[in-house]
Amino acid sequence: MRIDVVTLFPDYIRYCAGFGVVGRALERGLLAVHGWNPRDYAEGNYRRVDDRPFGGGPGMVMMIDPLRTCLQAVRAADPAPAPVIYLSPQGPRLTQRKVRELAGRERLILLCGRYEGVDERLIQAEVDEELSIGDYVLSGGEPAAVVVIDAIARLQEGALGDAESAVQDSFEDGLLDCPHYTRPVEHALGRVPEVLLSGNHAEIARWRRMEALGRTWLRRPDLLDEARLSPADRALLEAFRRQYAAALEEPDGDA
Ligand code: 9WO
Repeated sequence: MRIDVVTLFPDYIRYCAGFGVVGRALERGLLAVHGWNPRDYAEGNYRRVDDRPFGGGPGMVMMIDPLRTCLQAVRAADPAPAPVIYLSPQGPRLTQRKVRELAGRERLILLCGRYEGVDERLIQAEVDEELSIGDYVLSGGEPAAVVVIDAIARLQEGALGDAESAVQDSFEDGLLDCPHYTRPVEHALGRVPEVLLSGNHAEIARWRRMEALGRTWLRRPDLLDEARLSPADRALLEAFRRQYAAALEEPDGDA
């Protein structure tokens, strides 16, 4: 897969894509990330990419032409069709479902705004989709582009090591993750739940599923409405609720 990022700070994208799973995906050739600077396509001695907003007010707006010329160069660099995604708080929220969809594409162009944003006419003419990573304002789209790249990279076939698995992840089935423990078994902060030490893989799987369902119910009940629960899942959640209610009655336990 190839991802092109149009940004005034291509070094920021390159730097962030250099570590961990994303860095490895690039090294293994599973993913290519290219940064493009609209300033390189701007005219004149000053290579201006921004100008004052019509109607007045503070800040600057990114001009149409440097972005448009830059996007033309990006498209010309590869024949595969490439939808343009503008990272902005005005877009629909990124979800794991959307990440899976994007990860299956051959090519993407991510457009990062700075200042107060991009001239609306450029967005209407050149942008296929807007995406938000959450309801907050950043100083630019770059951190959001890095989030999108990270989430996509780890879904590329061969990006995760044997120890990691995208299948068991939080959200892959619409539920939150279960808790995790490692050595030591006994610690001043508490003991590892007995079931995880039992070696009974069926019991362990049952416990993890129950914890995932229970945490989702406690922390993100909105996700449970969307998750398609099997009758077995509903029974596990019911068991969790009973344990939870019992623990509230008996507040000396560590549950
Ligand atoms: C500024 C602003 C101020 C008050 C109310 C709403 C506002 N929106 C913006 C805004 O979009 N500023 C920008 C900075 C212009 C485009 C790039 N910037 C940006 C992208 N900030 N935050 C994002 C972003 C992108 C994806 N997901 C979350 C946030």
